[in-house]
Amino acid sequence: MNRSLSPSAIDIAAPAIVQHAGVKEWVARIAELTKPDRIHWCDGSQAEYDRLCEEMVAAGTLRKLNPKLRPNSYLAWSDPTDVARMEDRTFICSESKEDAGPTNNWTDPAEMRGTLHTLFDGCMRGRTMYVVPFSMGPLGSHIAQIGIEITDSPYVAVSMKVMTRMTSKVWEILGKNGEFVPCIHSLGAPLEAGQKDVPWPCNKDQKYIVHFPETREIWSFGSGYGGNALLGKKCLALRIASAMGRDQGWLAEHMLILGVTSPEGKKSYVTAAFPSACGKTNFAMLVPPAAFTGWKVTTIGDDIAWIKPCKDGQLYAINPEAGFFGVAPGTSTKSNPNCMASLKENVIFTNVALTPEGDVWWEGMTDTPPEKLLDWQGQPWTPEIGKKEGRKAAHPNSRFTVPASQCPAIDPEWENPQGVPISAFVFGGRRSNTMPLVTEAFSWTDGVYLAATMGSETTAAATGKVGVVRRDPFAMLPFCGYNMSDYFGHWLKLGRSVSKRPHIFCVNWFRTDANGKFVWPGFGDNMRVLKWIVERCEGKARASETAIGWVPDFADLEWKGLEGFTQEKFDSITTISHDEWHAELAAHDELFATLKTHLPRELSLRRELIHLSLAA
Ligand code: SAT
Ligand code: MN
Repeated sequence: MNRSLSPSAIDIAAPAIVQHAGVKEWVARIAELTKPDRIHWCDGSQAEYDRLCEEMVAAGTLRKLNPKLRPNSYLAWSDPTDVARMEDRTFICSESKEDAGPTNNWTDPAEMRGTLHTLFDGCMRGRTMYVVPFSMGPLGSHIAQIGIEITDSPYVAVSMKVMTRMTSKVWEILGKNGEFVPCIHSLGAPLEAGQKDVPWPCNKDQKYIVHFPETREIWSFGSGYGGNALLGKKCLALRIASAMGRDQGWLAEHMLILGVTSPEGKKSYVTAAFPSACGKTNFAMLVPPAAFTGWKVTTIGDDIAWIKPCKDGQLYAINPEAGFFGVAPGTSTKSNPNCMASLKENVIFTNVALTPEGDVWWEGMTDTPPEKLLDWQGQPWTPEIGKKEGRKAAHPNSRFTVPASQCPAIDPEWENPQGVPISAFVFGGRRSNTMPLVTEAFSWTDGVYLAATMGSETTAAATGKVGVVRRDPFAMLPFCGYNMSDYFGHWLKLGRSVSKRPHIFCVNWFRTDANGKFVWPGFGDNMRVLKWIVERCEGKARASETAIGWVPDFADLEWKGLEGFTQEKFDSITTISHDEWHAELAAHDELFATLKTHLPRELSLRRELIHLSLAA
């Protein structure tokens, strides 16, 4: 191929269905800058998906799994340096530094534009530029948003088909001048003439995930993995959308959404926020214990919720996504049977291990690992090697990408463009001590305090140290596209604007005993807590008052089917230790000291009140 072709020599002509002059002009401008060999306007069809997957199999990016064991499914192994979100390479470039706030990396937008211009100049050479039209949220929903991602990664293009509503219908909704969020992504790995491609191209030296909240733009360079590259997810649906929500009076949250139906047929909807890789997918697909006859849990979303106040005074939520990008390790027919059933076919797996039969495996999928595997780097792996070298077969942040519609527990309302009315907000972190199993905030403001001061032990979902407690307000620390204190203020204001406020709860499934073992069985047994939560919202369940909120006594939870769980065990995960809570309040003080400039006064006052109640 002739590399001296000027970009104007490539065919940038849009299909006739694209009537939006702004889109065409933007695509032409980005093509001129990035200089791809060709442009493909995606239509989101199954035929296009199949063709791109076949091309990636031929290129070595994907491996087709055994169609008898896992029909229409693929496995990708990434570059070992490109395995998770990179928070230190994520930037919020608002005009003023203060608007990004102390918890975000900020760079002056003009300076960042200069950097990006240099990085993106010629970065798609030798590659195809895919133009991906997508809707976050049901097509045409008043809560939905349109995005267009330009990417030079076919893996990203096919993943976007699973994770979003990627379809030519988006062009019809956009018409001649509709609004869209421009998302530009490049692997940052141009191919020179004659250069052989690698299975997982990326840029080992330079990575940038950049957001311009005022102009609602996203630019991502150098990584092909997950939230770094599938720009509809964390970048649009959380960072950009949170800024939209601030300006327009709604919320973009890192929350699952589930439906709970009681034996009497009463249905409530609950959202829950946990940091990445803390079990949101498992909670969203919870199967109640056998003893909970007549109780049913249905799934609406597992990662993100967009929530809007409605005229009836309630908050309504939609799941802006169309698929699950979930953590594989730990997922099994025991821990999450609905998820395992969702993964039967049409899945893209990334960084899990390959069995000799051509199927996948990861730690925790079965009690005994297969005798022999290829690990996520394609290296031979046996249980002995695993034990001896401590090497995992699947990367701890390995993932599956699967259409949400394949979940057997999917809620019939999951695509309702109006959303579903929310009864409870649940917040939770991974804490081996301090935080009790469940607490209900006394009020909206107290709930905002609990969520704002949430801490969690870090996981493999982001690069960096694993297992250290860090404050992760609302599980939004890496995802809030503006000043975190303003975000607290936005929550307080929104609560005042609705008449039927959801109740706010805090949970912790992760308290450990003296041997470091989890005390609470978790998974399906979380239903015991969920039942108490929905019954509290209905004014039915009872609770006791503590310094931090309402908590159930042992007798207030349903124990049928878990008779071995004694009052003593219950006490060990529900006690509010004064020593631990004084240390906890000191950590809150540290957080508030960082956030002090815009911190709502209500929160500092609440902190004082907890301090006084603890002393009492
Ligand atoms: O950001 S990702 O989508 O890659 C995963 C996560 O952190 O939840
Ligand atoms: Mn997440």
